Amino acid sequence: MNVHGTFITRGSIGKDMARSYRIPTVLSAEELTDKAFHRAAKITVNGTNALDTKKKTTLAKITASGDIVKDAFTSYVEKFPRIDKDDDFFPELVDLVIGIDMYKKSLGAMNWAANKTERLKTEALREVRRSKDGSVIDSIRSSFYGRLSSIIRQVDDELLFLQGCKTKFRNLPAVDANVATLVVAGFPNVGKSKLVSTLSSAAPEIAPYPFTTKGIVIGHMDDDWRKYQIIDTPGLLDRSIDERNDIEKQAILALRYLTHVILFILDPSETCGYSMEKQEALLESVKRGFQGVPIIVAESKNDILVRESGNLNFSAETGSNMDILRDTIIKELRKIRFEEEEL
Ligand SMILES: Nc1nc2c(ncn2[C@@H]2O[C@H](COP(=O)(O)OP(=O)(O)O)[C@@H](O)[C@H]2O)c(=O)[nH]1
Ligand SMILES: [Mg+2]
Repeated sequence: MNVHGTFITRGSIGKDMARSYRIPTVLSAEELTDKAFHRAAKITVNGTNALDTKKKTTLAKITASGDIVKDAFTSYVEKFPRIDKDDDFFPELVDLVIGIDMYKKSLGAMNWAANKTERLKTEALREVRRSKDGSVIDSIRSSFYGRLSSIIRQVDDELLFLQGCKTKFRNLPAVDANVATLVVAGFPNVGKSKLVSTLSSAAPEIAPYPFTTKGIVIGHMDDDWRKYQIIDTPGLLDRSIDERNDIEKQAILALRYLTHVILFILDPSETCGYSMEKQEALLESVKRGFQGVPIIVAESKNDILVRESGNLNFSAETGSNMDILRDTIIKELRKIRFEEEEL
């Protein structure tokens, strides 16, 4: 059991993300049509006479073009990440990033097109084999080509959509789902970035995150044999959740699934430009949005001002109380257990 009271079931995010990096390049309708016909055009097979040559060549052309198209559709169906019912994170994130209905519809269309192509090909091959007339064979081929390109054209929108998904999947958070993760929250200028870089064992990396232009900042902390992630989310948790539009709320929802522990920073010096009253209100809003997630509250810039509050105070600038803050964080993160560790 983890601190949320249940097993953490987000281990599959990592797998899904890894899978997403192997998503094949999706061709547009035009590219796929060109590829199939270009390959077919190069094929000639010698037969025993003119009719036999035509027949064998046509069979080979139909097989090649049909297979290229069918294999493309099939590989899209197989290689795009599946929406897994057991995974409470992935469907929500897919919906947030690309829209789950269109995603399912597009993969369904690929499946339809693959089957339809295969049937059409089998039919055309049978007709060619039966035929004894060169001009009939030519017309079977050209009608097959016409139908094949019509199938491809019919799923043009879905191909374009999946093409776009590939890019979007790549931009999903590069957060390691199997590492206990601290997310830092608080108003702008309270000292989040400074703290993350101070706690991080190496320079934090910036990773893209849906609906943020700045991305998220990922730092790493080491504790004996364990590693932790420490994440700064510019623009996400630095304003009241209640003031957010739907898309921002969804971005925060997605973030919720990546967060094991929150470190909320208050700046009592108010040099950040926000009153303590506003800062406390933001803290309440984060508490409401992240129910069940432990929140450590700490007060920054103790070199400027310390107030009586019972919260830990520190200064990332002077290093004051940084060891205590670090220990407090690690103590919370150590409580996070992953399924594989339970075995
Ligand atoms: N005096 C003082 N200034 C600090 C401290 N930590 C951060 N700052 C300053 O506060 C400003 C905002 O810090 P930053 O880390 O960018 O805040 P963020 O917007 O929350 O990421 C910068 O000018 C920092 O140099 C501190 O412990 N003491
Ligand atoms: Mg910052």
